[in-house]
Amino acid sequence: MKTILVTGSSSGIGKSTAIKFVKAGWNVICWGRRFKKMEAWKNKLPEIDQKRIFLQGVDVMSENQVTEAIQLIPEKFKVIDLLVNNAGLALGKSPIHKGLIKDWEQMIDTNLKGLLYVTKMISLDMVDRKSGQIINIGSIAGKETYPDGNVYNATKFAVDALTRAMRQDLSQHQIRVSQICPGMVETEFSEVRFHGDKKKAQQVYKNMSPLKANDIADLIFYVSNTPTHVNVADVLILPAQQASASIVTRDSNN
Ligand code: NDP
Ligand code: 8X3
Repeated sequence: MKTILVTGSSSGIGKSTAIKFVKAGWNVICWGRRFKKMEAWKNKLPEIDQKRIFLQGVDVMSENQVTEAIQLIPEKFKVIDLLVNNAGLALGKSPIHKGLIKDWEQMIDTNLKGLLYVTKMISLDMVDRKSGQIINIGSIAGKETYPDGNVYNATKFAVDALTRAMRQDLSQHQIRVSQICPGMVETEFSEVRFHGDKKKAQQVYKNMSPLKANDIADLIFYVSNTPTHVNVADVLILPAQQASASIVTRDSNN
């Protein structure tokens, strides 16, 4: 039986991914700061699935919490075959001279430093075992910048660079490293970005059909289930109505 660790699984892409994999018979370790949110969706699953889920309240910004959490993983879940570095967020959308330094620091600490802490500690064991797979959740924001995206763009460009660098370091140890880069996905992402402003968040997806978290979970599942001689290195996945980071066709435009 295989084991996956998904960071950021209290909502959105991480939650859908955790559920997809547990339904496919995997053991699933879920990390997120909001333990109760993870508990709530876990409790709705059949008991047979619940037994294969291990929840941990972990803030990936804290190197100590990441280290301690790994030490507390029970024997049954200890061999991690797949790490999905999904925890991440955008905070704010404003020109560089109006950005909030606190928001910048949290994005850098989560999307970049958090991903690094988790990757270092999990990949150590994968290197010893000479097997494993790491899928980083990048973004179209890591492929092209857009006005007011600045620091979020920078963190996702960093994920893009790290994915390539990690592949160069780890492929010799039979570890596959890939990146999935979504465009607009309707999750809690925009609500978080706009500091809880639901109305502003709804505007992002107005008159268009965004991707759903399940679309990304399906892709993660596909990438992780290719034969071991295959590495799907980098995938950009967009809603049909999104042509680039800044070009979206709204229904009312037609
Ligand atoms: P959500 O806001 O729904 O989910 C984000 C998840 O990340 C939550 O489970 C949150 O859990 C977790 N998270 C945030 N900060 C931390 C932290 N410090 N430690 C641990 N977990 C953390 O958004 P999405 O599902 O959309 O986002 C998932 C990933 O997808 C992110 O990396 C995002 O950048 C990326 N992405 C999203 C797109 C979109 O349009 N939605 C498009 C492209 C990429 P908690 O708050 O409980 O800690
Ligand atoms: C999330 C997608 O376009 O809002 O990474 O930056 S976008």
